[in-house]
Amino acid sequence: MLDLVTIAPGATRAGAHAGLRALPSAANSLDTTVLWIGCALMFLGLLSFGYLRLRKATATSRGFYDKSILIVAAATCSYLAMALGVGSVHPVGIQTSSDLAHRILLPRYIDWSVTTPLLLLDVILFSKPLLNEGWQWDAALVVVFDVIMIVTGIVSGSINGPARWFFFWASVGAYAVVSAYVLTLFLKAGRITERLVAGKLRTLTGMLSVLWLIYPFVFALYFGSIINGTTEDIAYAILDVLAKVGFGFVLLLGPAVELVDKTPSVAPKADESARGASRGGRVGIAR
Ligand code: RET
Repeated sequence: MLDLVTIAPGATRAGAHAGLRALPSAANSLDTTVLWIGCALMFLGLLSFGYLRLRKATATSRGFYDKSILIVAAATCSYLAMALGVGSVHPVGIQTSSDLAHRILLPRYIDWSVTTPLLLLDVILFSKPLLNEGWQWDAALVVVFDVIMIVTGIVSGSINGPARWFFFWASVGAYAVVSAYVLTLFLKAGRITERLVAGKLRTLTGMLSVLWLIYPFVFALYFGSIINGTTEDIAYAILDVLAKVGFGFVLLLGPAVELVDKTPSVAPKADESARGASRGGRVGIAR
């Protein structure tokens, strides 16, 4: 059985199975171009958010700018690595030459494991007026489920055979938990008294819900051999740019990031929450 092996661009690998030769993992030229464009757009996002931070950030809002900068900085590095052909691996358990048709680009998943928690923290902190005193625990749980989603996704992409789909559904399960939390914020955004914050929270959680939903479909279509690696790369690049750069602009442009901290809380009081803990449903987010 072949191990998970990194293949340098253009290299071939003599398979452990007679007659199997690894396909060059180097992306074709359209693939590489897409990755370079992704890298350039992330870098432009980095410059823009850096500029916005210098111009607009205050003591209360700078955390939102910093997270946006970290997100696009991580993505710039990841797209650079992928464009250079680093960390492209074939799944284990190769039986036939068609099993070699798939590869998994590790920088992409490393990027997601850092940036998706930061994106979630952005929406959670932006929902502050809805959250009661227990919110840190909910936030930690959501981030844990998010990391489980990415890790099981990596495992799924790294195996050939039926176990792949077991891990795929495990990842979808973790995603469902994250998504349910974000949808709750979306549905409750209207209770925030400051109209600008309520509207922006609805846009951010709506954007996140729709964009994140498309990722598992791209993954399943690629590993189900319905789309090829180039189409997969194009789809992920579009999604990543919208989910990171687009999301960052929506978050940072306008006065809303300055208003979150000044907006009165509509969450249940601490003693109500304590009672609510036994009845359920009252802890964490305003009813
Ligand atoms: C995977 C594996 C298959 C199942 C699921 C997945 C979900 C991925 C998501 C990724 C989001 C990435 C973002 C990146 C950056 O901006 C890992 C594809 C559910 C939701 C938002």
